[in-house]
Amino acid sequence: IKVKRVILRHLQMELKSPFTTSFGSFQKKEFILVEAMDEDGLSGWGESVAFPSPWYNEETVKTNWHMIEDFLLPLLFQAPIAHPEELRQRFSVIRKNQMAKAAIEGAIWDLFAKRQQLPLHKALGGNKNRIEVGVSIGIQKSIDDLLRIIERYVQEGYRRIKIKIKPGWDVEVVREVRRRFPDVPLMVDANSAYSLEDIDRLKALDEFQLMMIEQPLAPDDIVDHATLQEQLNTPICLDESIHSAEDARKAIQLGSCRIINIKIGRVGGLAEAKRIHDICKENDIPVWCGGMLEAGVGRAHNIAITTLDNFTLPGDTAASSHYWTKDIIVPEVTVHHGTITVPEKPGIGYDVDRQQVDIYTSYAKVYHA
Ligand code: OSB
Ligand code: MG
Repeated sequence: IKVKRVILRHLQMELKSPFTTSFGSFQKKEFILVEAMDEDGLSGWGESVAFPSPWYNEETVKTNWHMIEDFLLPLLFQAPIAHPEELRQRFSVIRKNQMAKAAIEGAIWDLFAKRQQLPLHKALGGNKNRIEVGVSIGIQKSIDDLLRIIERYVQEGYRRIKIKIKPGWDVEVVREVRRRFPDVPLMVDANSAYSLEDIDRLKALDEFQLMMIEQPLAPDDIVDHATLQEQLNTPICLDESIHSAEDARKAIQLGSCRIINIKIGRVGGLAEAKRIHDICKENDIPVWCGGMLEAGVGRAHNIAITTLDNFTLPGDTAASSHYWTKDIIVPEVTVHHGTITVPEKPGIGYDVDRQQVDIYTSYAKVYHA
């Protein structure tokens, strides 16, 4: 692959309803869309999952733009690429900035798969034509509101319900949800809102048959999580704490979790996501694909990686219509009975709707090799 040209676009999209976590609430999605073109005029697409402010991790839309423009594109243009897995090595001279790296790498994977006439999931070694998905529900104004929303998604057939928790919106809320939905596959995500001092509160969650508790403790921690996991019956799932396959290996060795949420952006790309998948598989740790409120391009990448066989738990890849009035891909991602049919067209498997992209674009810049 010889990349001739890259276009970075800054997009702004409005979520249908505000998304609230233990860190706050937002309704505007801003992100960078990457288009990489080869010498034959084929385009590959990638999406940065960094948010405008660094509440989830330290990256932002602006730091991603800077890293891509000033460091990653010069490396990308430096030499042709035989296989997208080479980028992991090539980008390794730059520390961290996983989301920036993943956005570029994702576009190159799409281009690579299109050149091979393969759907991305096949290029990655996946082996499913349908994937099971769940839905992640933010913190609501009242328990009644939450119960109504859960009711809707259960009726739509989502395979598991995830609710966000924080101190003061946890045990009582989960108790009410369980009372109303005794059998629904249920999990909670704390986005690091607790510390070991809250251990009694977290242990109180053990009585509700949760599938897992996601990222209860600090975003850089695997030591306290190991202490916590020892005292909890509910499996801990790590999200923010896992940035690489090495992190996954260490967390597994320490007993910090029994499940891992893989986000392509958080770990620096599809190749690293695959490595984490493989290490987890060797150690009987199931994985699932997390979400970052992606638009269609990022969603398509998530669907592709979920076809790997150790993605045995439903992920956060909900339907396009759960987030957006109109997505940037055609067709949009739809969910039937809690499953998404994996597209078989080459590359990400969906067409990018350029007209819609233009509508959402606030500025763009072209870079030549
Ligand atoms: O922690 O998994 C998370 C959304 C934004 C940032 C972090 C998280 C989430 C979600 C929603 O839980 C996932 C989605 O629907 O895309
Ligand atoms: Mg999470």
